[in-house]
This record gives sequence, structure tokens and C-alpha cells, in this order.
Amino acid sequence: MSKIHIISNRLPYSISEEDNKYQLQASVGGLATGLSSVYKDFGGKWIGWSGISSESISKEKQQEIDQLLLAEDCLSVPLTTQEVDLYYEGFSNNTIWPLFHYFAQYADFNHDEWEVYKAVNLKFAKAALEILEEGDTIWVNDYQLLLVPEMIKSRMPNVTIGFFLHIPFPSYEVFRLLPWRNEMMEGILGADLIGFHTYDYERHFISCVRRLIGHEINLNQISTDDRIILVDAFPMGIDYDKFAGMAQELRYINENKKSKIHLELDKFLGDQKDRKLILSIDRLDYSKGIPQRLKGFARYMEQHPEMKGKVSLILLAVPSRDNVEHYQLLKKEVDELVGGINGQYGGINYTPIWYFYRSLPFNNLVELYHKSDIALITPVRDGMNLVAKEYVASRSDQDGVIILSEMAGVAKEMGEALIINPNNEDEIADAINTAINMPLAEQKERMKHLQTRLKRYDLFKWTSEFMKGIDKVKSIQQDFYAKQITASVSDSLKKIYLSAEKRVIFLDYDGTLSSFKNDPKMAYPDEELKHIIKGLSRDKKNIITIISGRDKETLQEWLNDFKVNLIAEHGVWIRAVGEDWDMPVVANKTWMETIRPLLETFVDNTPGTFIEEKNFSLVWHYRKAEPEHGDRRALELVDELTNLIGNENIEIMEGNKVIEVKNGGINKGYAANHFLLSNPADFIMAMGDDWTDEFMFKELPEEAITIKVGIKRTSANYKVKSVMAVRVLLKKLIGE
Ligand code: ADQ
Repeated sequence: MSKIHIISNRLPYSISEEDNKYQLQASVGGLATGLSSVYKDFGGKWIGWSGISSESISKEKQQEIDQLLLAEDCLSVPLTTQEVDLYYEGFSNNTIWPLFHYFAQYADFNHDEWEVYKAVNLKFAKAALEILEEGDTIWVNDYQLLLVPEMIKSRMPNVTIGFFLHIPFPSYEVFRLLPWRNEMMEGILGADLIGFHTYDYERHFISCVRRLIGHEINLNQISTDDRIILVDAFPMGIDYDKFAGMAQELRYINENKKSKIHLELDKFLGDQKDRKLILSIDRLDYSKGIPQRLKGFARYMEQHPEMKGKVSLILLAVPSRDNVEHYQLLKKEVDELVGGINGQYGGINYTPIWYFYRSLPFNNLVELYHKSDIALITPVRDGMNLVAKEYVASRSDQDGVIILSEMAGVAKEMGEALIINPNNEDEIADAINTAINMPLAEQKERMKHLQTRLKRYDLFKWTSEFMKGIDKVKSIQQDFYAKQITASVSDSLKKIYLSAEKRVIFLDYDGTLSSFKNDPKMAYPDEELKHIIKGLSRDKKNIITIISGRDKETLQEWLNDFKVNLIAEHGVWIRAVGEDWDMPVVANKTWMETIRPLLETFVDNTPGTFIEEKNFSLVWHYRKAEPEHGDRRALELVDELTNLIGNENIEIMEGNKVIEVKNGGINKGYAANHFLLSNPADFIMAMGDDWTDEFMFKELPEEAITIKVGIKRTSANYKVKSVMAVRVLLKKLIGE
């Protein structure tokens, strides 16, 4: 059975030592819970760092720990203190984390840290390669291991790799700042499935691929030279029942079993109905917007003096990366703000902000969720934010209000929350006021919808959706490989070729015989291509026809010296060897005067585009336009052309970065069949790369060998990856 493995920076266990003996504690975090079910159910391993740097313990102790971990199917990747410093604290947390959270001013671009990041990623990849077998799947997690997918894929292409990023993927304008942006993209693109929390991050990533790497992209599928990669959004859920179950228990808990925190909360809330508790929970991180939140709360207190003594904010901040300067400064700022607000609005028996700087056990966390009337979650940037979801799951009475930053990924799923801009203190203050005064019926209505949704799309649904994504990409890839011309297929094609008496071969030009160039005029035949065409046409049994959308003048200029037939403008013109150009169907061009001005408008408002005028068609080229702008304009142009054309017999063809307007009814399929009428053959082959070639693939006789170049869907019988593969096949046919 093929296995599923997990790889992440940390293993899902922490290690403690008591009486000279080591013990493992399972992490309680969502990721550990969700992914543990995956690798354990599928006989895999979890690969990661144990949290103990390798030189801090003896070899024997390390072995003891490794054994304990192995018993839980965990493989530890040993890291030295220096590696942890440079790869984890350094590049991961001081470069990627701030940059991806739009704190570009905090991002360090340190070459040594980058080198160690690469080396440590390779260490992780090698640890995985030691256990991976052909056909296995590995799920790579998060920003510490961005290079691992490619490091595995290049060494073991038959392993399926899923990658999930838990933090935001920034817009191109921010990502491009990274000096090693291309290496980073190539690293991620080693994966077969790439997952993000939201569609926005997916969109940003795809835009970076388009601009930096230039792979072909169809909706959420990226085509590299040898694979299709799927990109998708999988919003991470929580272990809903665990939180809901604990909250339910707390409802009926005996007084003498209540925790200290629980009793304190009860005491504050007392019997006074108008007392309100607001809860704020996060790691103490600059991305979480804690100072802005405190200022918003202060603004509320300032605007509502009548609430003095009646409302308190519980600020729970988990210590995080506290040896880093930005975090130390943040801690100082938060301490001062809390002190200031408590000094200004507090009293002998009243503390506006209860501030905890520590981690809490699970039951205390749920007590806080359960008891607080309002959750104030206002990160300035957050990949998802699970606290918001945990609050919802813990509301066993279905009441409570969430104030949520629009910058958190989770806001996309929680339309029922009060959504605010975390930088707007007034908006935060207003939202607190709205939340405090929200009628119970409205609270319940909103909470009911949230709970239904989060219960359905929980942590386990998230992992199963991601695994479904893996199956989906595998089947897309298999679809491609099923039609691919392998060595044995090309051997048998050659046999059929050699045994034929008369062979008609149709070859599209751009994207099939010659690669696309930014300037279409530069795609003239190179020496290798000339050699291939000569080799093919030298054989008396061959009738070679170049069938292209190009105008007849260009084809003639480039291919005049060869013994090949030419079909130009998708079939409008045909020139048999040694004869003049002929037009098999009468085409007209009166419509051009109406269409040209529209195309000119699109050239004017879309930099980088231009019009090519052929004898019987007009083409708008947008390959050189800014990619997304070009794609959008192309949609607009097709729309406007459709209106303008009305019932006229004119066709709009969307090719590879071109929109071509031409006479209806004339296409490569019609032209190729017309050609066959006067050239019967016992071997027919057609090769082409874009959808205008699909007419040939569909309309040629059934016995024809049709070959699509590229990895898109096709009605051709076979596929080859690239122009280079076309040339290899043709050379093989001519005996090279
Ligand atoms: P984080 O930035 O850590 O995670 P978040 O998603 O909110 O942010 O998760 C925090 C977790 O820590 C929650 O499960 C919460 O219960 C727990 N926690 C918070 N304060 C605690 C305390 N004082 N004591 C105990 N536990 C506490 C990163 C990304 C997020 C993304 C997650 C998951 O930054 O955007 O949602 O990964 O992908």
C-alpha cells in the first residue's frame, strides 16, 4: 500500500525529562491532531525536528529520544543550535514571516541565513527521501520548508507531494522584494498540490508564478514542462467537537470542581446582567494587531464612561519569539498600553484590562471562550486565525458576538461576525458598542449559522479535503500520462510509419515546430528545424504540410526553400509544392473595416498588445501585455466582438495569447480534410498545440495519428510535452 507521510518543522510531540528519563507529550494544537490521523491511518511517518538541538544532549540520549519518537512513527531531523538560529529564528521568522504578513520593513535579507535555510531544507528533504518509496504521498507543511517540495520531487518524481502554507501568501508587489524569490517559487512548485487557507492567497501565488516563472496557467492548474500542478484553497478547521464537548461539560460543572479562573470569571459577571466580558487571545506577535486593539478598546472606554466598572477586556497573550527585538519592543508597548488604560479607566474594585502573559491549559482556554460575551480578534494580518473558530465552537448557549478583522483569513468564512478594519480605532470602538448592545435573538441567529458551518467543515474535513485534492491532481496527471508518447509508443509509431506507402503529415508551426517568441516575427525556422523539415520532405513517400494560422506571406518567406505544402490563415490559403497559392473556399474581408477600430481601441488601452493583419483575418496579440491585464482585456474583447459581429458568418478564435477574428466555416479541420481528398494516404499524422488544431484532431479520419503538444485537454490520441519533444519524435521518424 502506498503510504502518506507528513513533514513539518516540529514533530507533534514535545519532550521532557524527569528523573533522567525522557517522556513525550502529544501537542494539543489543531495541526498535530488533524495530521496525526492522516499519517497513522496510512502507515506513514511524521518527519520533523524534536525541539532539542543536537549538541545539547549526548548521542545516547539522542538515541533514546529517537526510539521514543519512532514508537510513535515520528522521525526526528537533528538540528544544531546554529541551524535553529539561522534557519528557524533567522530566515523563517525574521524574513519570511514578516514579509508574508506585509511587515516588509521588519524583513531581514541575510545571505548567511538564506544559505542555512537551504541547507536545513535539504536535511529535511533527505530525511524524507530515506523512507519514501515510489507511489507514496508526502504532505509538506508551512513556511519553514518552502524548498522541500522541489528537493524531493527532483530526486523522486514518482512521489506525490502536497504542500500547505499556514500563513498568508502575499501579493506579488510584496513577494517580489525577496532576493531569492525565484528559488522560493521553484521550491514550492515541486509540489503537485499547493494549498492555502483562502482564495486570495491562491490568487497571489498564481500571479507570482505567472510573473516570475511564466508557466502556463489554466484557472487553478499550472502546467510545467512535465507536470500539472493543482493550486486550491482549503480553509483549515478546528476539532469542533473537542471544544463544544468541553464547553458543554463546563455548563454543568460542580462549584467545587471549577478552576480558579472560572471562579474569578463567575465573580466578575455576578448576577449583574449588564456586565460584559471581552476576550482577546493570541500569540504576542506584531501581526496580531494587539496595540491597535487596545487603542480601540481605550477609545470605547473614552466614549462610554457609563460602562466603567461594567466591561472588562481579558487580554491573553502567549509569549512568542521573545528573544527577537521586534517582539521585545511589542511586549513593552503592550505592557505600557495596558498600564495606561488601567490607570486611566480603572478603580479600586475595577480593572478594565485583565492581562495574562502566558499559555493556558485547554480547559482554561475553553472557560474563557465559554464565559466571554465578545471575542475581539483583530489581527492586522493572519493566515487563518483559529481562535475565532474555537470561540464559536465553545458557545454552547449559541450566544456571543465576534468582532473580527477583515485581514484574517477566517473573515472570509465568517460573514456573521462584525467585520472591522483593525487599523481603525473608531471602528473597533463602534463594533464593541454594537456587540455589547446586540439583542440576544440576533446573537443567536448569527451564532447558529457560524456553528453549523464550522461543525461541518472541521479539522477532519479539512484534512480529508486536502487528501481529495491529492487524489484529484493524481488523476489529472494520470490523464495526461495516459496519452503521453512514451519510448515504446514512439517505437510502435515508427513501425507504422516505416510500413506505410504514402504518408500525409500535417504540422502546425508556432508552439509545435517552433517555440513562442515575444515577437512573433522572431519564430523563423532555426537550423535544427530546417534539418528536420528537409529530412522529412526528402522521403518520397512523405507529403508534408505545414498548417498554420500565420499569413501566407510569412509562411512563404520562411518555408519557400522546402518541399512542403503550406496551408495559411487556418485554411483560407493553400499552396501545394511548386504551385501558386489557392483559396479552396471563397473568403471575404469586407467585415474587417468594422472590426479593426475595435481592436485598435484595445491596443490603445492595453500596453504591450498589437494587431496583426492577415489577408482574411485580424489578430490581436497580447503575449507581451501585463499577464492579468491581458487576460481580462481578452475576455472583454471577446464580449464586445460577439456583440459587434451579430449574425455575420465570422468566427472569433481564442488562441495562445491571441484573439483572431476570421471568416466562419474555414478551419484547419476543413482544410486538412480537403487536402486529403486529392492526396490519399495510408499514414496520416497531425501535430498541433492549441485549440485551433483541435479542429484537425476531431475532423481527420479515425485512423489518423493525432498528437497534441502541451498538457491541456485534447481530442488528439496522443500528447507530447513540448516543442523539443516534437522534434525528438520527428527526428526518430527520419531515422536519427
Ligand atoms: P498562529 O499564528 O499560532 O497560527 P492561530 O490560528 O490563532 O494563530 O492559532 C493559535 C492557537 O493557539 C489556537 O489554537 C489557540 O487556541 C492557541 N492559543 C492561543 N493562546 C493561547 C494560550 N494563552 N494558551 C493556550 N493556547 C493558546 C498559524 C497562522 C494562523 C493559522 C494557523 C493554522 O499564523 O493564521 O490559523 O497557523 O494554520
